[in-house]
Amino acid sequence: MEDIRLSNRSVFLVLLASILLGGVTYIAYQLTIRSGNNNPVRLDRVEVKDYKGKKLSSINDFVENSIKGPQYINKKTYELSIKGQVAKPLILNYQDVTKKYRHYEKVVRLDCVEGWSVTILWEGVLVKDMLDDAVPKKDAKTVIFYAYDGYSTSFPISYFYDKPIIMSFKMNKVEIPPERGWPFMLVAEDKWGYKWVKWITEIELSKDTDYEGYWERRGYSNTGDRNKPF
Ligand SMILES: Nc1nc2c(c(=O)[nH]1)N[C@H]1C(S)=C(S)[C@@H](COP(=O)(O)O)O[C@H]1N2
Ligand SMILES: [Mo]
Repeated sequence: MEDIRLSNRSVFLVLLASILLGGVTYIAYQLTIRSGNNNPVRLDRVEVKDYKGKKLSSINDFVENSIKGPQYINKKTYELSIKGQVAKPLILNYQDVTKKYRHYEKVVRLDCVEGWSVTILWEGVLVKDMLDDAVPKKDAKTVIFYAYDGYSTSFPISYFYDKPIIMSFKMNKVEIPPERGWPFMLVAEDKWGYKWVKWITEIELSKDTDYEGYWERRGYSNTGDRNKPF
């Protein structure tokens, strides 16, 4: 009898010790994730830090200076429309875009005109593959991207057929967080940062070769080539 009572007590003690240890671990964990900078995007525990020997920047290294701040799009109702000078206008949801087209990965550097840069491993789909699906008409000359915050920017259609330009949904293997452009950010290789439109909601094919986006209307170069002044 005496033996059984003793072992009951040890079971109780072990349980109590586990609960205390769990509690202490939880508090320590909370303190760890709350320390550090005030950037709301803290994904350093999951994003990859280098790729094929190249050191990558972190998602936290972007300088947030969007025209209206971060945008939080409803993931359930989000739709991307491809419209304008196309034979087959398309409306795609997040899964349509990410499941339907082949995925491509590449490391590309974004340079903002303000003087900072980030090198990120991007994953996305070719813009060309989506445009092909919508069947551009002969007089489609310009591709205009519109975003949830009212931002826009544009490119000659040839940009997407001359180079494998992707629209990304992952940065450093992590789904793009709302603060960085969920669902999609254009990886506008060789163009200044203001051409890398985030929170994309519409892609319009247009006849208008003089279209100017948000920063372009405010005096920035329309080609936005990184090897030229902005
Ligand atoms: N929709 C949208 N996309 C945008 C912008 C913006 O204000 N709105 N800013 C652009 C600029 S100027 C840069 S440098 C890049 C990266 O900006 P971020 O660091 O603020 O994310 O996003 C570009 N895409
Ligand atoms: Mo920028």
